Amino acid sequence: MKITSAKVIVTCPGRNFVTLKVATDEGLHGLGDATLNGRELAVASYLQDHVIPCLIGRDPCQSEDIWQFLYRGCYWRRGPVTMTAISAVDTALWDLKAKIANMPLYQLLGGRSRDGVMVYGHANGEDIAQTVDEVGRYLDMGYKAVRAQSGIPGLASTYGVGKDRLFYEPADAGLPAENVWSTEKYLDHIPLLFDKLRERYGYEPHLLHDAHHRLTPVEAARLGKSLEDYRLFWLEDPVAAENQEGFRLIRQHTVTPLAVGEVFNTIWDCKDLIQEQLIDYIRATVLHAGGITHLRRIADLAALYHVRTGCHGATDLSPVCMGAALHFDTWAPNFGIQEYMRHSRETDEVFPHAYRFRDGFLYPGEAPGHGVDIDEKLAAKFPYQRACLPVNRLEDGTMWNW
Ligand code: GCO
Ligand code: MG
Repeated sequence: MKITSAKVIVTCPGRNFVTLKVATDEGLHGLGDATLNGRELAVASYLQDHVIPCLIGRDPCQSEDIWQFLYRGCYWRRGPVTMTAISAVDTALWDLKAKIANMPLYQLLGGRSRDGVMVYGHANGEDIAQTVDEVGRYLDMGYKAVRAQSGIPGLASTYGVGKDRLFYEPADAGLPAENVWSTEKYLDHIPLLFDKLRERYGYEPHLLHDAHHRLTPVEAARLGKSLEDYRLFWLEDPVAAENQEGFRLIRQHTVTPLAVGEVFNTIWDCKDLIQEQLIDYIRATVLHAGGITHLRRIADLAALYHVRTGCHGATDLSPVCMGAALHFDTWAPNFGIQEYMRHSRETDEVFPHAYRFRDGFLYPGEAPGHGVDIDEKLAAKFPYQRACLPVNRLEDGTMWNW
């Protein structure tokens, strides 16, 4: 079997998605998600101009060798653009291979380790009262785990709080919107939110929170400590993870579980955090960390150190990524939880999929491959629209992490 063509499909059914479709001489095709929020066309160009020409004529079943060719064979390794492109190829090849085997992808990975994939939803509100109600809305839908994000008094906007309650979309402007941030205001507010949440819903639902890389280690330590009584499932991205020594300081001060890694591209980004047991959940994804081939290596390393998986699953990861992630989650012995931000109706129509939500769990379905396809005619009706993530400034104008 040979790869005869590969094409990049860019579509914007409410938000931009980049999809790689790899076809073979035997009439089968595989799909991989190649979406990098706010940098979509950079990945599309990397695929079109540099990767696809190298794929034509290769045996699609040699997914490992193709991965090594694109990673090890490339002098300029790693980085989000390159690794997203490699992920797209790898996901498409695993999809193809499972279709050739006529099996759902999780079977090729080692089979089912669990019945369903526990997911968490993203509840948000402009203030504590609204966020508490929104968490209730998710619990009513059957969710066992909910991430709670609330507006902060005195700040016009913050990460996680959108115009629409159920669909959170941060890339909402042609040029980056400028937000204003105050760590002091945030740190005073968040414990009050979780106090109210536990008061209203008790201790059974899993509650999560995303600090979105905005704190210093000592601030994160303080937040983790102040949330201990509310028993979070995890505190996500407490600090920007470039300087990973910061996690040691957080760890020395709090037993609130820590999750990090949605922006990681390779095992090298999380190797030390995992081996030193500085985190509890690794959030790397099929989409941005080298596809199924590489994410498996990360999960296997993590398993040795009691670290579980908690893959990123925001709306900017397409249903193709979600499908592949759910097969991965169904297999991974050290699976922890999967993020699930719902896609819009238009997105779901462009990407018909086999996965289904029921009572707080997602199920990947039994279709051969990862079970997600693309309706190309419909996709063509939604042309690309430039959209950027916001940036953050402190109240005095200093640039900060968004
Ligand atoms: C999450 C994330 C996202 C990111 C987004 C950036 O945990 O879901 O932090 O909301 O901000 O994916 O593209
Ligand atoms: Mg996050």
